[in-house]
Amino acid sequence: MTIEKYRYNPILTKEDVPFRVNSIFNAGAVKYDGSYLLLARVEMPNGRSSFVLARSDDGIKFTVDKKICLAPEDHTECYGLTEWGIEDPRITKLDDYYYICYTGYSKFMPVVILTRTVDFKIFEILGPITEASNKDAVLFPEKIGSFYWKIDRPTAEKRQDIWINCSPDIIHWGQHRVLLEPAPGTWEGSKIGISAPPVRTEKGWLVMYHGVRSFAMGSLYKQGIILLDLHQPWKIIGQSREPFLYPEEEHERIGDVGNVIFCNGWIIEDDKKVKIYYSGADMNICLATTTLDYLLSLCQPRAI
Ligand code: M1P
Repeated sequence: MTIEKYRYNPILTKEDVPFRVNSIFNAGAVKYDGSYLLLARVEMPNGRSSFVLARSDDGIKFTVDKKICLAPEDHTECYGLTEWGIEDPRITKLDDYYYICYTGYSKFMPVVILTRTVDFKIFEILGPITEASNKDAVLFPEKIGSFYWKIDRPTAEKRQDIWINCSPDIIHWGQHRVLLEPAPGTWEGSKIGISAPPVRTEKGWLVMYHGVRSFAMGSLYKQGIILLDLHQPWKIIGQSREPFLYPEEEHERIGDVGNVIFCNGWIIEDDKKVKIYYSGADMNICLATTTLDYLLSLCQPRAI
C-alpha cells in the first residue's frame, strides 16, 4: 500500500455543521474512549475561528457536535492573544492528559496556546507557550531524557524554519534549535511547518510537515515527512525526497485558499494502518489512508 485518498472525500464540509459557519477544516485527531474524535477549526461568519468536536465510530463518517467546544472568548486570561480567533489544533496524549497546541491569533500576530483536557468536555487553558510570531506547534507524546519536547515554527524576519525546544514543566521552554529549513528552489522553498504530532516508531520519531512554494498568484501547500532520532530528536535521520500528499482534486484546488493541503492530525491504528485527516483549500476535512511502513519507506538518508 502507498497512500490512498478516500474516494468520497471530503468527509466533512460546512453543510455537515449544525450551525452557521464559513468552513470546517484543519482538525486535530485522536482516538478517545473507543471513538474517533476530530477537534476541528470552524471559521465563523465573522471570519474568526473557534473549535468544534466531530465524532465517529469508524473514522470515516463523522457527526459534528451542535455547539462549539472552545472559543476565543473562553481565553479570559489571554484574550488579547486570541481575539481574532483560535486556529489549527494539534492533539498529543501525554501523561494523563490530551494536550492541544493551537494558534491564538490577534493584532499581535500568531502565538502558540496550550490547553489540556481529560475528557474533551472541560478544557484547562494553560496559556501562551511562545511569543509572537509562532505557530504550527506539536508536543512529543512522552518525555525524552527527562524533558518535554515541542516543535514549532517561529517567523524571524523573512525566515520561517521549523525549530525544536524542550521544557522541564511543559510551560517554560528553552534550548531552541533549528530542526529543518526550507529548501530553496523546491516544493518547500518558501516556508515549512509541522503538520501532525510525532509518532514513535522503532526507527525513530515520524513527523509530518508541510512545505510551501509561493508564486505571484498564491502558494502551493504539500506534505512531506521526516524521521527524527528517538533519543536526540533534534537530529533528522531520514526525510522524504518529494512530497507524498498534494492538491489534485477540485476540493483541494479550489476554495477559500486554493491549492492547499493542510494537515493537523493522524491516527495510527493497532495494525499500523494510518488515517491522515487533511483539509483541502482551507474549506473541508478529507481522509487519506496509508501505513506506517510506507511512510517510513519514504524517509531516506538526507542528501548532504
Ligand atoms: O492557507 C493555508 C494555511 O496557512 C497558514 O499556515 P502556515 O502559516 O503554516 O503557512 C494557516 O493560516 C493555516 O490555517 C492555513 O491552512
